[in-house]
Amino acid sequence: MGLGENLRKAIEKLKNSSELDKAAVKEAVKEMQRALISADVEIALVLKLSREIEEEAFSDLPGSVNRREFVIKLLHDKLAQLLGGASTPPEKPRRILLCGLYGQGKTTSCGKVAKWYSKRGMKVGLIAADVFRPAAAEQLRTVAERAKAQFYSNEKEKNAAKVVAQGLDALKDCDLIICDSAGRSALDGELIKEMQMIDDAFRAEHKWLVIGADVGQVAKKQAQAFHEIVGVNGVVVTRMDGSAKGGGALAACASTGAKVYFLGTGEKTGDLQEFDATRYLGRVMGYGDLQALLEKAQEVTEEEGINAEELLENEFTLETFYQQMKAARKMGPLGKVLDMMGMGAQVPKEISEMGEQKLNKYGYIIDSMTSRERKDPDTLNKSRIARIARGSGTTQENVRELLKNFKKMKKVFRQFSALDTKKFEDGKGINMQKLQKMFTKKKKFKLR
Ligand SMILES: Nc1nc2c(ncn2[C@@H]2O[C@H](COP(=O)(O)OP(=O)(O)O)[C@@H](O)[C@H]2O)c(=O)[nH]1
Ligand SMILES: [Mg+2]
Repeated sequence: MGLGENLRKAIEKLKNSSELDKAAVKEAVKEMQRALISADVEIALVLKLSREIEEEAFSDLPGSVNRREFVIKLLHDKLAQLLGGASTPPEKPRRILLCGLYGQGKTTSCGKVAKWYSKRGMKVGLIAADVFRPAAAEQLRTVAERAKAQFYSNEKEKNAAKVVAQGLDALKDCDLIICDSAGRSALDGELIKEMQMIDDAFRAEHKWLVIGADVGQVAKKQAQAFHEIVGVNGVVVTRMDGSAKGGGALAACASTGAKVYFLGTGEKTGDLQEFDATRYLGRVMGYGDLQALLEKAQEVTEEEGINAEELLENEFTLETFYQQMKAARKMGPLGKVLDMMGMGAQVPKEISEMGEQKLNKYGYIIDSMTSRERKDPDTLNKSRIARIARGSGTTQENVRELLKNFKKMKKVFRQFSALDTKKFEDGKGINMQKLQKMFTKKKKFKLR
């Protein structure tokens, strides 16, 4: 899909060329240009990047790396820089104002950001300051309920600044207050006036622009315009799940100096990812964003008491299978979680799209097994299967199906856990660069 696959082609060119001379680098740069331009990255930026890579590709080699490694890393680093470098969302923000044009995902993002910070122990409140659209407050109320956040609205009040002042008072025992604002289809005089009023009343230190990935390089104009009005200092790029232009939007934001803190990757409250260009590249270039997965898995662990690292454990038993399926469901659709690990395509549909009911059934079946059967399902003969079906209130068909699916998953996980991830850890967790190197060496692990 889009940017990732095409960038991957550029890297492949570098990996496969027998001699890494100027011509080979040029070839790879061309491939990269194609990828970036079709993701709607501004041409001037693409040309600048290409020039830099071609100029620096043959400078002195540092330490023990070879030319090929050096150029791949150069390409990676330059691309990461183009897309915004490293960034971390503020740790304990007190107030966040979300602004942006109509339909970009402000209201949805209010809920996502609220959930993200409440998972980090903050009490969050939302203010509905979109007084322009009649149904806006109701939409935010639903969003707040889903995110389990406090909520303030006053549908009778048509002055947004007054609603904000009332909201600040009503929600004063919250640690973080997020203000949803109105959008228009264009940044006209009305919207500017209203944004300034809200800004004056809300006095937030964090003012984030919400922008849909589908606007591509136009993001630059929007970011600049909103920056002039309220002083935007962060960005949330939504709809990364459905647009081929995400790369363009990211590069455009980066070129204005605005930090992209989060990506929206779906319509649900949990579909939010911290954005860090290096990790993002690791993922789109096909190495699987292990770090993102572990982070998300960590959150589930805290809620559910499941050992996230088991995902990567060598011994994959029926019990881990069931626990992983349960945990994965909490993290979002299993298919998506596996995608982050770079193994989505290898998992059969009937598993990645398994419904709640079936999973529960599997739970009963596994509960009816002895611990030895769970560890070693090969001991399950006909009479044992009959006993388990009776004990779990299911059918023998169900039991066999579970065993079949378990075997399929075991195969997938075995490939994945052939990697000893401990080797790739540095102080801060898994070191993506080391891991990527490993992937490139291990031909048998299929790159996606
Ligand atoms: N697929 C997808 N849809 C999103 C995302 N964020 C928002 N949306 C959808 O975009 C539409 C507009 O969102 P909304 O929050 O109402 O935009 P607002 O007008 O800026 O407040 C809604 O249909 C949302 O469900 C996202 O990250 N992915
Ligand atoms: Mg809205």
